[in-house]
Amino acid sequence: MENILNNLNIEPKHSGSSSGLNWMDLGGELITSCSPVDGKIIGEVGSSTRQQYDSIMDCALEAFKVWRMVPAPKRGEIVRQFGEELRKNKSNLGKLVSYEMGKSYQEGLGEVQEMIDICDFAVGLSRQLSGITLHSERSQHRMYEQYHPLGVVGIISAFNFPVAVWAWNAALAWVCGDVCVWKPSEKTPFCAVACQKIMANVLKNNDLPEGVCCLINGDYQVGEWLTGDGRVPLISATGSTRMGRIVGATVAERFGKSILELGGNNAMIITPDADLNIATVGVVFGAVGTAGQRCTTTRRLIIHESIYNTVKENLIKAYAQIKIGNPLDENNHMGPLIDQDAVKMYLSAIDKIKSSGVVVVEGGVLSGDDYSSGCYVKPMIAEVDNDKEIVQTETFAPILYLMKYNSIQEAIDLQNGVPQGLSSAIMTNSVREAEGFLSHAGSDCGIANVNIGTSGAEIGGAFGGEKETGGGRESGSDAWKAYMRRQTN
Ligand code: UN1
Repeated sequence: MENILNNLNIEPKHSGSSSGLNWMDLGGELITSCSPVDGKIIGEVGSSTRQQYDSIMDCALEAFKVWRMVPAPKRGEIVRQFGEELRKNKSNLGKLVSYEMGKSYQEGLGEVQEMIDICDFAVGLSRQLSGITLHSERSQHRMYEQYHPLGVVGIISAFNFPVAVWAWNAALAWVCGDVCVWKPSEKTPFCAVACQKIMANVLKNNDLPEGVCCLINGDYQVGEWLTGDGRVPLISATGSTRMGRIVGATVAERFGKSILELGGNNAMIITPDADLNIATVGVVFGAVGTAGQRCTTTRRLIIHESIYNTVKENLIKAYAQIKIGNPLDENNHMGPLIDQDAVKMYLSAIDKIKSSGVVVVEGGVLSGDDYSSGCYVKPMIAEVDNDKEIVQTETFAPILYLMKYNSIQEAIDLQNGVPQGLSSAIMTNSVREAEGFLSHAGSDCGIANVNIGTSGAEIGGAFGGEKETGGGRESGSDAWKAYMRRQTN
């Protein structure tokens, strides 16, 4: 791992510096990053004190004055250069993501590819930040809408997508003329340091202020400073619904804007005429990928009663073939959970499942040399009714609940019958069922898929969900509008 840090120009005792400040020298507490892969310490990163937070905010505010004067297509050019650097650093960054977060190397590379893709998208967008022109009721006047930069955008990101989701926000914010202050998860600080360094270099080579891309490492306290800060007009936060409730209220209290991308409880409906091969692959990728730690993970399967036993048998067979182990070894399908706390939550969910349902594929924590970090668990399947509290709650682990349906309406009601509303899928060859699922009376989620699983975002579309998922939209389509202020002229 030291090699990778070296290649990315990071020292294992990293100051976490941003905008010329060295946090270690300034005495902030240290965050130790431990890999869930083998339990080894990756290094230490300095966390920010309030004083440092304020000086970084000053840097960001100063940088905004410069950055907003750079024409949008030229800002796009800077984002293009950032994308080029990501291409060069793809394998190193992908490995760091895999080692610090625990997802498979392929998924780590996938994250970096998503960053590259959003950069490409943002470059094109930088020439298309358009507003509409309207006829005015006043004689000899015209009326039109312009979108102006907002200022400092605060980005709070989660451990499970330590680089991609930040980039979804940052790349758009930058072409929109905003500067970013990033508070990453304290569980994956080195991924953040690596990204900030890459962009800092691009900015330096173009004689632009480093404050365009600020990083503040720290715990929830830093998050509180950021969300309560009137100098930050927009907070984009990814994480649990519990966290989002606090962030949303704090930002609303000061009339700030927020983009919230919170918990999911995603279901897949499998209908009688579904292609069961496609369905099985979709389920396994959706439920087991990233060890069940995506907000888009498939957590519930709603299966027609006529094929219920077949689907169940297929899954039992497929789960028996899943190889769990070091995610950097490409023979393995599933890596560890992020840390011991996640393992505790997984185990407590299993207790609740056992008291309210029937286990189909047993879970449990793995032990032995290959699993020395203590974070490796088995993917589990259980039959539990939709209305049970454990099914209504998002558990960030590879646990899949099976349930039966009889009529398609019943299936849609089950699918919608949870507080969250991020992603959903139907497996069917029936046009009527597919269109029904996609209609206004169908899935109530921000994302509704036909014949693909619930996870795996495409950056060209707007990403986000309804209800307790928070209502925010990030990434493609016209999500950029949230990063700007609209003015009617
Ligand atoms: C995906 O499924 O490809 O936390 C993206 C998450 C989301 C990103 C999911 N913010 O899982």
